[in-house]
Amino acid sequence: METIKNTDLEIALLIQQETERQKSHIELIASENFVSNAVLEAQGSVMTNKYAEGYPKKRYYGGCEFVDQVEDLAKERLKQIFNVKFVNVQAHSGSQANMAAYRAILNPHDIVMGLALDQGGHLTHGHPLNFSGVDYEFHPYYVSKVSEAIDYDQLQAEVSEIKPRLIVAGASAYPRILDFERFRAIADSVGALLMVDMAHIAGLVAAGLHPNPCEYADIVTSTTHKTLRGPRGGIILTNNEEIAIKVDKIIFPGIQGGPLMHVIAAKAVAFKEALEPSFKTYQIQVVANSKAFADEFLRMNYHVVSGGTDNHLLLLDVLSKTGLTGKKAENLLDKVNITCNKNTIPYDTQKPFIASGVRLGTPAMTTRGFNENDFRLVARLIDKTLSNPSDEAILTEVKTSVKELTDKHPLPY
Ligand code: DSN
Repeated sequence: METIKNTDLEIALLIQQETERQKSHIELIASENFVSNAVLEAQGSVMTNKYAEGYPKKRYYGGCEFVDQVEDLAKERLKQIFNVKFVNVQAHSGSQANMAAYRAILNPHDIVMGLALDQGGHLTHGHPLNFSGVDYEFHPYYVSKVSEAIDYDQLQAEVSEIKPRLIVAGASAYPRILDFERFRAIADSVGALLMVDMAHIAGLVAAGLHPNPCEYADIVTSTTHKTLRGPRGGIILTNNEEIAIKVDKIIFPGIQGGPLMHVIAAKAVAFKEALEPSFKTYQIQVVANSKAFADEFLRMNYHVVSGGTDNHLLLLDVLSKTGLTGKKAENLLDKVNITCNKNTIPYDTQKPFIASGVRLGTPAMTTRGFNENDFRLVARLIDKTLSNPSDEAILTEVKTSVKELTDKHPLPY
C-alpha cells in the first residue's frame, strides 16, 4: 500500500476504506470469504506480468518455464482435492467455466434443465438475459412447495416429460445437501448428461462434508473464492478425457486469451491450504455455525426456508416475521454493519429486486474465528435490528455489539 499511496492516493484511500469496511462489518454474504495473506501475496505478484496463452509446455510465448510449473502444481493439487482425473484451472470466473462446460457437451439450442433462479439457481443456469438462456433452451425445475427442497420424484417426472440433453445440478441459494446419486439416476433414465456447478459448496466437498459431484457428473464447474477460500476465479473438472480435451480447447482459444497467471498462482496456494487438515476443521465449523444460526432463528419463530440448513447458508424469510422486505432488511442491517443480500424465497410474492428474504452465510465469519455462540448472538442482533427499524438508540446498541464481535475476531490484513 505504501507505493500506491505515493503514486495514486485516490485508489490507495479507497483500498484502505474497503479494508476498514471488511474489518468492521459482520460479513454474511454466503458467496464471500477472506483469503489468507499467502493467497493475497500470490495474486499480487509478478505473475500478473506474464503472457502464457496455451497450456503448460504448449505455450505461444517464451519464458513460460515458471508459470508452467505454477499451473501444473495448481492442477495436481486440484485433482488431489476432488479425486478427479482432468482439470482446467484457467477459467477466469464461474460464468466462463459454465460457458466452457456447456460448449463442451452441448449443441446450440439443446434442451437443458436447471434450478429456477428465484428458487436458488444461478444466472448461468438458464436466465433468459444470460448467455445460457440465449444459447440453449433451458427449462427450470422447482423446489417442492411443502418441503422447500428439491423433490426428486417431481424432478424425475418433469425430466421424463421434457427429456433434456443436460441436467444442471447446483445452486447459489440452496441450503440442503444435493443428492448427486439421485440426479445421476434421473439423468440416466432419459439418457441425459449431468453437470454440477458446485461453486457454493466446493469447500464442503473438499473437506468431505458434502457428496463429491466428480463421482457422479459428466462435468463439474466451480468458482474458487467461495467456501473454497481462494482467489476470485473458475475451474472445470471431469473424469471423461474426451470432455476434458474439448474443455481445454474451448477455454483457450475458444473463449479466453491469456490465462491470469497471478490468479492461477493464488489458486495453487489456496488448493494447498485446502489439502491441510485445518481446512477440514474450518469447514466443520462453517456447517456447525450455519446450523446454530438457523436454530436460533427457528427458536425466535422465523420461517427458515426448508426448516434449516445442511450447508454453509440459510435463507431467512424476513417479510413474514417482521413485515420488512428483503431489500429493506438488507439496507437496515447495513446500517448496523451487518452485510448480507436480499434473496427471493421459494414461491416468493415479491420481485427479485425486493424479495421476501435474505441469504445468510457463515464461511467468511468462520474464517475470522466465529463459533456457534457468536452466530447465535448475531441472529439475535439481526432480530433486534429488524424488530426495531426506527429506534436509533437500539440500532446504535446493535452497532456497538457488532464492533465488540469484530474486535474480538480481527482480520489479519
Ligand atoms: N453471485 C454469486 C453468489 O452470490 O452466489 C453467484 O455467482
